[in-house]
Amino acid sequence: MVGGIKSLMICASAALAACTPTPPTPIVRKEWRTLTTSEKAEYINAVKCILAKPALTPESSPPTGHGVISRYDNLVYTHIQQTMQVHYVGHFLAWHRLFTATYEKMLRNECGYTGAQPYWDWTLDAADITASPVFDPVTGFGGNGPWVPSDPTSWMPPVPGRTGGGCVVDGPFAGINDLVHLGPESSLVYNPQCLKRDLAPSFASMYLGMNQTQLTLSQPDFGWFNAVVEGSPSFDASGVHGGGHFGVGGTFGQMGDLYTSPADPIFHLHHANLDRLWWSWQSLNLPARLSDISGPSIIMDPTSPNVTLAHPLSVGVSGVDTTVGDVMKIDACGTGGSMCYTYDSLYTLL
Ligand SMILES: *[C@@H]1O[C@H](CO)[C@@H](O)[C@H](O)[C@H]1NC(C)=O
Ligand SMILES: *[C@@H]1O[C@H](CO)[C@@H](O)[C@H](O)[C@H]1NC(C)=O
Ligand SMILES: [Cu+2]
Repeated sequence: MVGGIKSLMICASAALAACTPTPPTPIVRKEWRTLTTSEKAEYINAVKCILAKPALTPESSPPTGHGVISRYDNLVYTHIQQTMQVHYVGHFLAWHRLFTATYEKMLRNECGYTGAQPYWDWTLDAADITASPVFDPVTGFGGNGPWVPSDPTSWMPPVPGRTGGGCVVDGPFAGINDLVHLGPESSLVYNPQCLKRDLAPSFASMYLGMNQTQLTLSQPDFGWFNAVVEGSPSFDASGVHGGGHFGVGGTFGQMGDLYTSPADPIFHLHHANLDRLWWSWQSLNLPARLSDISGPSIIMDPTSPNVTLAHPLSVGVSGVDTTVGDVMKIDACGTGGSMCYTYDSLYTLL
């Protein structure tokens, strides 16, 4: 908006009739494994920078004793606070589109990152996620944690096929005992923890393959599309969303925790790919699907009013409050929407 006014003013004062304001060009999100080694390192360094930067919120802000220490924690806190408002609802994908775009802006504007948010195309790794380049100990995010036995007294059944559960032992986030400051679950008090993963490769291969992706992409309207992306909280009826979360986080890793999942930097690569899947689906019929939104406005309540384009979205202190309608188009760049990125490739119906 401001950029638009500024360029109009420059145009008004320019004598040339040929003066046309140039909108910003969208940045291009690429698949993690297609980045060069130095692009990967630049991204990881920007993540480390956000993890080390102080939070925007003072430690004195409520609740007393909260664990929002770093700039990175600002987003984890926002996700925890809104967990029950932004999952299993019609605006799930819209909210997470805004959330990851906010993170992308933080990396670029506050840590000098020059690329776009990379995505993890899990269909390429569904056969065996343990071999995925995203978990590379040198150029990626490190891998699994050592085996931790399931707790037989837990109310939650263990994630089927889980193989780890302890602190990640290699990669850029290993050996840091206070990388994560919030959680588990909805706890906001300062609780220093390591990054944990509990890879469940058999679970991941059930939900992250091209077959599940095609099933999702072939849905006729947004209501069905969203329902198939999210699946249900049950391990027997997960979708690609749960496939990535439980496939990586299992029972004990942050990625498997509905509240604290953004504490694992892999979160944004997974959600960028979910967003790419949504944009792929939208692109199959853009005129209709730029405004197709529906689904419950209250978590898993089919009797709650359908979400509309006017539904409000907020990422707390990290961005400006907006609406679902504002994020429907990813490459809007100030012309009818605040998203300004695109993808190097999309899924197509096979
Ligand atoms: C996709 O393939 C996997 C692995 O063979 C299988 O477990 C899963 O049930 C399949 N999903 C669909 C939707 O066909
Ligand atoms: C929401 O919209 C769907 C159609 O997209 C409709 O079937 C459903 O009844 C609506 N739900 C409510 C609560 O109005
Ligand atoms: Cu989420």
